[in-house]
Amino acid sequence: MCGTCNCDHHHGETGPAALPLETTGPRTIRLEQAILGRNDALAAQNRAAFDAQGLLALNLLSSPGSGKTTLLCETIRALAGRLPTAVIEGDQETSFDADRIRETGAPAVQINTGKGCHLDAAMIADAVGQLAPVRGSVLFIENVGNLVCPAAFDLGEAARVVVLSVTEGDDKPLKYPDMFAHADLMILNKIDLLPYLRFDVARCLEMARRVNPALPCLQLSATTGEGFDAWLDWIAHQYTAPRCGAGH
Ligand SMILES: Nc1nc2c(ncn2[C@@H]2O[C@H](COP(=O)(O)OP(=O)(O)OP(=O)(O)O)[C@@H](O)[C@H]2O)c(=O)[nH]1
Ligand SMILES: [Mg+2]
Repeated sequence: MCGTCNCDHHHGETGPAALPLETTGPRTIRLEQAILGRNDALAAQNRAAFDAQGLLALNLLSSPGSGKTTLLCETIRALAGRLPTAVIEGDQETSFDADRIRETGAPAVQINTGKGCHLDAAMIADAVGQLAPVRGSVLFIENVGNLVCPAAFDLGEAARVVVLSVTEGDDKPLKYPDMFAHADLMILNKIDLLPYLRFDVARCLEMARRVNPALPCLQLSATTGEGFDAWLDWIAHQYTAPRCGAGH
């Protein structure tokens, strides 16, 4: 997480320099635990508020460019007239993604994290207040593109969806195990590109299941629509399933 990589400060010219790993010690670890503990408490509050408003909150996580916004735009179009949707977008800079979502007709709030590399529960509480989603909405949260730090931060979501695209390589689940270990669904996106790549789907799925044996995986293409029905069915199932309120 960020306390370890200190990535909130890496790029700041006037910010504190990143600590070399060998100088981190018990004090750093206590600080990390305090940050995560505070986040978990706020995430529990978010979860209770989502349940009270009948919101299904889904946290989408992936490396940059795997297709999260494309997937969300197509999903919102497919759900139009069936389920209300709303989106919280997380990026370091720009409102490009929120603009893309609004073009579909769904309400969206953009969070810019600046130097930060993940969303946290406090940011979500603030954004939901601005967004004021319709009761019973599916609330999609697109996290900052990053396969590392966002895994450590519970946002109060009902489920985590990790998106991996076939252009990234089939070994990612083992290289970034935390992200896959804490996911409730894996989407393998951009399968339309498989004929042009060396990507072993079976090897990828085997690696994902090594870190998370129960992880379901859907293969789809957000641009051609192949495999999309199973994703919409998964959302519908989550929507109707009783939410246990458990964290990750
Ligand atoms: N061929 C193909 N391209 C796709 C697919 N899904 C997304 N793309 C393309 O991948 C690129 C990145 O897509 P985005 O939706 O912006 O990815 P993202 O995960 O939201 O990116 P960040 O928000 O920057 O992390 C765009 O050029 C999309 O058109 C797909 O299923 N197949
Ligand atoms: Mg995006």
